[in-house]
Amino acid sequence: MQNKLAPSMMCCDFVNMGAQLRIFEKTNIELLHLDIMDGHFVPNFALGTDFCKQLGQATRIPLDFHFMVDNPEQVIDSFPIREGDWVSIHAESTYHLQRLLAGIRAKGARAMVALNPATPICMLEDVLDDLDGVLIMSVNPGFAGQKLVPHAVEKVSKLRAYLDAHGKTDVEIEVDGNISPENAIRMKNAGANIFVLGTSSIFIGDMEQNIGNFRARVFG
Ligand code: S6P
Ligand code: MG
Repeated sequence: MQNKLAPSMMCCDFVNMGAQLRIFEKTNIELLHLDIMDGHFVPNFALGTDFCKQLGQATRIPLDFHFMVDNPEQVIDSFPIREGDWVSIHAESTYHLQRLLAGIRAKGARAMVALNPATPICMLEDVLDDLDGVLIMSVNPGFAGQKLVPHAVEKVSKLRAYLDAHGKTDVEIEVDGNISPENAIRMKNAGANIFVLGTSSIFIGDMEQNIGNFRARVFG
């Protein structure tokens, strides 16, 4: 399974977005992670439709939408989801998870379910056929710069075993929250292959150098 890096765009310097986008293109970043927050599902607001539309027009790097909103079915169609993009819906946020996942795939995008630290893996049981990936939150969502919930590493190991046991060996695992190089190595060994990069890894100091160092340390 291909390893993918997904910088969290809410951690960007918005005044210098163009320069940062060029670094992501130059360093062959695989996905751009977009945190959508509504102030209800999580106690914070982030990235809106206009920003996402402009970003989608400015780059061909696939977008990785992470919806942290109540009732995502009410807003998802306002976002510029393209063929080949990835879209995560929190299992805790909707009564109609299967319908949403099927709708995402109908757009030619990859459908993922996101799980908060307290949400068990068994929530995936009846949507296993509708999934391309699972996003494991390694912090409680809402803010950058938090500390990893230690249980998340074991949860990724359990999830990989669970997916494989159900014949879903091609379902990918994304990890989000305090993914420093050290934590990424632990998560990779546990079975994750998509890594959200934030303040713990690339956004402090020289971003281009940080991305190179992260790849070298985590993937050898
Ligand atoms: C948090 C959000 C994340 C953060 C990311 C920041 O609710 O979903 O995507 O932006 O975790 O990374 P870090 O390294 O500061 O935790
Ligand atoms: Mg996120």
